[in-house]
Amino acid sequence: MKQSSRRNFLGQSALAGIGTLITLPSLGALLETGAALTTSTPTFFKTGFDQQPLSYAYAALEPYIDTLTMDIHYNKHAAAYSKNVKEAAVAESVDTTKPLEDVLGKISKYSVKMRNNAGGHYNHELFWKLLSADTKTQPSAKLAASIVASFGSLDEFKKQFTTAATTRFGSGWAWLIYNSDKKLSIISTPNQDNPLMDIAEVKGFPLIGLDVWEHAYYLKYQNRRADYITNFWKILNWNMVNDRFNSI
Ligand code: MN3
Repeated sequence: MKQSSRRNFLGQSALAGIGTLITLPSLGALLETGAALTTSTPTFFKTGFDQQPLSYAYAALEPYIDTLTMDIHYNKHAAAYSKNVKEAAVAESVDTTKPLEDVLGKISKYSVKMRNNAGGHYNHELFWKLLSADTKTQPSAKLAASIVASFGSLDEFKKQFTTAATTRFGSGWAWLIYNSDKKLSIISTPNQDNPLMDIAEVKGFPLIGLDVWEHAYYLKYQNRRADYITNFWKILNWNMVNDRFNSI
């Protein structure tokens, strides 16, 4: 077994361990009772505090995301969020054997350092999984139907998501979420906030998240954030989006 495969295996085993400790009611049941949506993240997608190995090479997403950006983004920016959230967890007595989602759901009770880095770590762990060198993935029939019902068409959805991502002022993220009204919504959040946080204006389970911090695209695209977003659609791993949608 290659080292990276072994690390990945161990990482998944650790998360599987988390899964055995937590029994969660279904999202539907939680929504019916008005319970916090943030506790309803399906167990399969629970996130740990350690950075997981990338499942592809830094060059895999060329020419849409360049090798150097992937290397720096993963090994410097994202790695720092993981390191810092673990530091904050020690300082604030957070049990890191439990999922990060537990912290995000009550992030208002923690420090700014926790908010920035718990968000940053979660968002990037999700983001890497949402990218793929396979440019042929598609929304499932079920997800496509829901997108059409919510936005009119897949093209209109992409247009609205692109607008949210393009117009997010400064640094932040654009999201497709399954919200507390059991509908799909497009939102954006500042900095490293995300829709699982109790302080989010609109809360929900993230299906798609797009990093629009300049560090995600500046080396290749400079000021052309719109071109980065256009290319994001080519490498979006719809299989992962479908899996997340099917899990709720
Ligand atoms: Mn980033």
